[in-house]
Amino acid sequence: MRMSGLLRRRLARSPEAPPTSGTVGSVTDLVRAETPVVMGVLNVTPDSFSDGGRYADLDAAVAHGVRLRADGADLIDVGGESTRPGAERVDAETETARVLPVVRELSAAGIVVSIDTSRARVAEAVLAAGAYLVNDVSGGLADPDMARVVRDAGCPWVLMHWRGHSREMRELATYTDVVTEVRDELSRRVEAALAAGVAADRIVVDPGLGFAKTAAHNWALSARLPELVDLGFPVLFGASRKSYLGRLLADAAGEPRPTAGREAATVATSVLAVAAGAWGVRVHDVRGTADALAVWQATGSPRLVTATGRRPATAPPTEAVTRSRQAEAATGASGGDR
Ligand code: PMM
Repeated sequence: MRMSGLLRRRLARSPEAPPTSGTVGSVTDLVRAETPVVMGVLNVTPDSFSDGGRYADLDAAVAHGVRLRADGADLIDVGGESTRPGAERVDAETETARVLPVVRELSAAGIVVSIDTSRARVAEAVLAAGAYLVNDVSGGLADPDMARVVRDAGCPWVLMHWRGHSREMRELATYTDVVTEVRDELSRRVEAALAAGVAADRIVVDPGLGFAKTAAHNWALSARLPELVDLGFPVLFGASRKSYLGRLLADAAGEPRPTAGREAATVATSVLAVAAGAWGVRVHDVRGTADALAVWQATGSPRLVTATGRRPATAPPTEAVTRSRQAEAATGASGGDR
């Protein structure tokens, strides 16, 4: 991918200042940030479920990253491989070729970048080009070399809950108690990372909404998020535009709301997650979420959790949630829901 002279000049004229002030304090303490961290999504893929194909061109990708930063993102999460349910994998060369120039340009402009990859080779190349954090949707399971790369780089590592690649994730969405099982499986990933020499203060965990999860699983993880917060590691929450929100907002004919109409629901779930103790949220439309979080902070950052980190009994599901659960049961549409 090549970048036009115009965009290069624009970046050179007004480089994005690294976040030495504002929400995160400094780049090095992002993981320990006390105010919610907003991660803006930038997929440079032809086939991601929400923004696939839009930022395949370097100029468009970099311009979007700059926009997300201006909208309030603390870091930009660049991904070069779609992880939507059923997606085929791309090879490491293709993935690297997609993300590397974008990460290089954004980092050079002083923007904090995370790399959404489960491949050690890709992570290594992109860290060398200036990326700050590795967002690994496989929690270190997909590539046994990832722990070494992260340990050697000393970078933060998001360990997302994962049970298998996109092709097979639908069949893997079986749980007796999804929250307990996700928590236990995440604990094992954390233990493996620590055993490999990754520092505890570099680890972030993520429930992996939509990854081998039905809509009901996603709602349970949202409702009982404090149980994941209790693990003692920062929790990243990624509900943005996922199809369980579309299903919640289905029209009278049961047709799920398209991705473009899921922003308000994304903002609501993101704020609720932060209020339940999440460290950060991963979203496509940064402005709405950043604004809503500013309101949350201005009202004193009210928490949903009790002193023990557990929430009181949950309220009965609303009619819309019940309807979406019934539709899910009736259509059999379930595993790997986004
Ligand atoms: N979701 C997607 C991709 N990467 N990373 C983390 N840590 N958490 C997520 O929930 C997550 C992720 C899928 O969404 P996309 O295709 O819009 O990027």
